[in-house]
Amino acid sequence: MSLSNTVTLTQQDNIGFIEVYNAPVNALSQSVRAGILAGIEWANSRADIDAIVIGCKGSTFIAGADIKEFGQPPIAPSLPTVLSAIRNSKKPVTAALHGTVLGGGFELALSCHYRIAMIGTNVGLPEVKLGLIPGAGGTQLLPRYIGLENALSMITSGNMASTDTMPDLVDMQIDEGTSGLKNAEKPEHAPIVNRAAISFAAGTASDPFLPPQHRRVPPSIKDVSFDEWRSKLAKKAKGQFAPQRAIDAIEAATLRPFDEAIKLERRFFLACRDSEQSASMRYAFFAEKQSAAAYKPSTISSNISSISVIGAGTMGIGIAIAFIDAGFNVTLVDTTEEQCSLGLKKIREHYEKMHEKGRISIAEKQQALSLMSSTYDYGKLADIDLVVEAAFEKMSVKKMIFSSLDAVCKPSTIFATNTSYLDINDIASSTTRPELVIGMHFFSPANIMKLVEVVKAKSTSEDAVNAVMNIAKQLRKVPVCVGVGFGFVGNRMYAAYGREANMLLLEGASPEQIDSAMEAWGMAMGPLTVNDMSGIDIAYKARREYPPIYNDPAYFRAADVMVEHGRLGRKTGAGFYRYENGKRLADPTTLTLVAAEAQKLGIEARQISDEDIQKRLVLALVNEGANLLEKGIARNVEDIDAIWLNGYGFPRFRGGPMYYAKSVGTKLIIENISYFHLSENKPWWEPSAYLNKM
Ligand code: 3H9
Repeated sequence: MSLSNTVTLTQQDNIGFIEVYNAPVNALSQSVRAGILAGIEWANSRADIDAIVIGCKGSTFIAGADIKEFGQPPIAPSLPTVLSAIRNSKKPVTAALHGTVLGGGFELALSCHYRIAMIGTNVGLPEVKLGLIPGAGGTQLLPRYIGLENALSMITSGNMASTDTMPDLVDMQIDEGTSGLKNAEKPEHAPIVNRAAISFAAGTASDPFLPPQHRRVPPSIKDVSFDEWRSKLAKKAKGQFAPQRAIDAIEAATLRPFDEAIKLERRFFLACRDSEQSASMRYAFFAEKQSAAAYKPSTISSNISSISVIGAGTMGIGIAIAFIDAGFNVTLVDTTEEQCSLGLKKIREHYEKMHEKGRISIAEKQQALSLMSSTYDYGKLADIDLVVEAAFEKMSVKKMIFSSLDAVCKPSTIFATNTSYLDINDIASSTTRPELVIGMHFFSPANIMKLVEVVKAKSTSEDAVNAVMNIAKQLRKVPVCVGVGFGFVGNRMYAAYGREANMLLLEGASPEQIDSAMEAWGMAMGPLTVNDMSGIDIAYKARREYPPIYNDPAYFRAADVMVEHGRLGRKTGAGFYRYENGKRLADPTTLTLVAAEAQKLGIEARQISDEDIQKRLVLALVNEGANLLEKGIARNVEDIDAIWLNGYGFPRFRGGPMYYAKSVGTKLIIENISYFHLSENKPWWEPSAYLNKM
């Protein structure tokens, strides 16, 4: 029987089986909520039904509320109404879980009287990642099953956990013995777990049962220090509203009866849902998916299985690990046998560490190691499908590598360069296959950072772009396609941001003041700390390869002075800061060196407020982003925001620099940028024409 567009009910003997199918992730849109509620009510009204099962078709059980519906007028029934009907059902309800059971989907599972899970099922309450808290009982029910400490950790981080490690949550686990098989060879999980849940429900149909909130004793306030959690989260999730409300809601579980506490949870949820922070984070969720979604599946990418990474430095090793993690065969290439062995040793050590930390099994470690090899002989790369070059950042070096590869690789091999700044059109000209030359700009550490800028050069074919976007998706990255220009999109904007940080130093702000102002605004790390970590000399050298288009004697002079005094950052023990035993310390020498340079340039020191620092740096980003949109180097505002969220630690609760500008109002942004243009008299502060189009 059809209960709604997305939910059906079938009767199997005395069991009512409610099945949801709302591709791709069975999100709880209105028709799903209405269908499930109708199913529960119908089954409760029937004398020939003794128990109910809720299961899903497709690759996963319900992965949460339908995020697209937030921000639109709500349509009944609400999720709390549906879950209250499940908890209060006179017939026991069993959830049949597989895939990723998230958010409202996990709350639905917690509201059932029993749970059956396929081995390897992941559960989680990721609402804080959307600026929300669980709004349908998650903060009340989860602590009753896994304890306060574990529930606080799961809910405030939004991280998933495997039901394999949660025996108190799951009444029965299903293992069809498929663990040795590759994903493509495994049978579909949904029918297996749904069948098992129906048999389980038949076996327990006549047993007495309790509503889930009464199945276990409520958590005790004595078990954790909520204030410690509050101050820990104030640091870790600085500036964020939702994690603190999640703690309040979980605390309520220890202080109030279930029916009262769940009302309080709902109030907190609605306050979060209607906040600007949640609107920004929901925008971010879709912004980072739209970029990859715009590129067609490619026939080339499905034929790519062997990768060669050129350069066994830090970046090359990170890139090699990213590919190995996704199951690709990787040949690491460097100039000597010794360099190659050193590179392989570092990769081996990485997987050994992962195994020691319990993150991968011994079999997974061995599988990863079996995928790596190395050579210093280009002749062995003839059959490689994709080359990713991560060698020294110098045009002559890159051209030499690509022309040598061109002579030996098969005609279909795609050549990707990881260059951060160099002109890929120029690199492509050193080959006979410019249509297959592309940028694949990873961020360090490449196996961890999500962002990959996929750079389309003048002659790169659509096929090659589609292939590389798809390969990056297989690495579980956030790929964003951009055009050629100094620093592409991310680093080009970072240069504008860094340029202002450097000017502020010359005007009298200290590195600590600049960094702490930006961190207080929400950036994961201040710009000068980042510069010290990545090495001040890298952008210094890039500036020499690409001289600035504007003639400004103060341009990046604070950074240049550091390099001229051998202060390259953390790696030399000093940069904008000094480092002792890995600890970052303020360094008066920096102030002296920068003040002397400012004097030479005739720049007077002045008092600068934190607010001025924040405004100037963020507006520099916004104006440069708009310039890139005007030039067509960036495709749309969402792409820029996805880049900044995933590559530069931009605060997700502000959506991204361009979303932030739109939310403040472009009129005000243009006024402020115009003010800098007039008062600073710098050509780069001229408001971008694109700002009026946003
Ligand atoms: C919540 O539940 C609140 C409740 O506590 C209270 C309510 C009262 N809604 O990521 P993928 C789309 S808050 C709508 O590429 P994967 C996604 O946009 C919610 N759409 O696949 C994409 O669309 P397209 C808590 C959604 O296999 C497509 O599905 N839940 C939703 O790499 C495939 O997505 C979450 O936060 C959704 N909830 O990963 C879960 N989820 O093809 C968020 C996905 O048009 N979702 N889509 O680009 C995820 O974490 C991942 O999508 C998931 C699958 C792990 C499920």
